Amino acid sequence: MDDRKLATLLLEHHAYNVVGHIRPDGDCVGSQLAIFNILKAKNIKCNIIKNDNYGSVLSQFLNGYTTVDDTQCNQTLPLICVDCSDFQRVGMNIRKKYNKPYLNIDHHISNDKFANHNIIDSSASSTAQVIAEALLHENVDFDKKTAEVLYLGIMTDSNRFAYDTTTLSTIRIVEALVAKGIHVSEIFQKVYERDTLQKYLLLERFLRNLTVFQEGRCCTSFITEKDFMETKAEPFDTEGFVNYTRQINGVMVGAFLEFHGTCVKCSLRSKNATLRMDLLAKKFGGGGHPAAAGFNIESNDPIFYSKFKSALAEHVRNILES
Ligand SMILES: [Mn+2]
Repeated sequence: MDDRKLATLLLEHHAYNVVGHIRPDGDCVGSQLAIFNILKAKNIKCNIIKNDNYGSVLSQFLNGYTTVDDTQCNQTLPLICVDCSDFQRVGMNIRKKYNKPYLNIDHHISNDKFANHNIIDSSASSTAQVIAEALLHENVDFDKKTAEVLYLGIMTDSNRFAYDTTTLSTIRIVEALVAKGIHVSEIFQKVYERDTLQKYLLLERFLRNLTVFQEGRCCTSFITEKDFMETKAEPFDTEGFVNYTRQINGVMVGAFLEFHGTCVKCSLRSKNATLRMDLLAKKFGGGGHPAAAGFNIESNDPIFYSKFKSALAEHVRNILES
């Protein structure tokens, strides 16, 4: 945690840019919108920086908000980063414009405190929880609209309150958000109950590629750029696919890889935190949480997938033997 309070830090300047990570998720967008709303209530200008496509699910939550493209943003304004474990996560265009962000609000254990001010709580389920906790703690009033986007972040990052990261604090914060008048089922349906046929066609290919190895402890699957093209699915459609790799009985760690040309995106999940998915991700230049981590890497190695599977098996073997 920073020695200074969120409310104090937000009152320091008269205008800000707020950005999340590329390949945005519910927590990143929810946190960005929450910061925007809090500042707006204080008559402080805030630009929501768009550094990637939001996809159709998250776009619903951006309705009524104006975003500024990362190539167009005014780099003289202080930058607030949300849900980014390191500064690389904001994408190339923002990195080129800023040496050091003003404020970094996050919940990743691997966060390297890259900003002038850093509000980080690795015990929180989500960045949205870090923000909500600060608002409640510092007695900053916020409206229903803000409560909704904070709930979006908490719900999605905790995997619908299923992960260990869902603590008594999480539940107490949710209580405060519900007290603001939010409708949890409405938000749930907006995120989880608008699947497309395209998504299921992609899921079919993903399920076909599932493989279990290392005496049933590891499970992986992948999809390729060709799968996306042929099914006409969109990037956000893979949200939650990785959970299938971990859900199989007996499996301890699961991984899901997406191959887009030479770019490999990998999500890692384990059934318990001792399996340190964050450390495995770090070996490939990524990071995250002990039970949920990931990495993005450039590789044109035709056998990257089989090499990765060996690394995963070895990582699990080493941890179990130690
Ligand atoms: Mn998050």
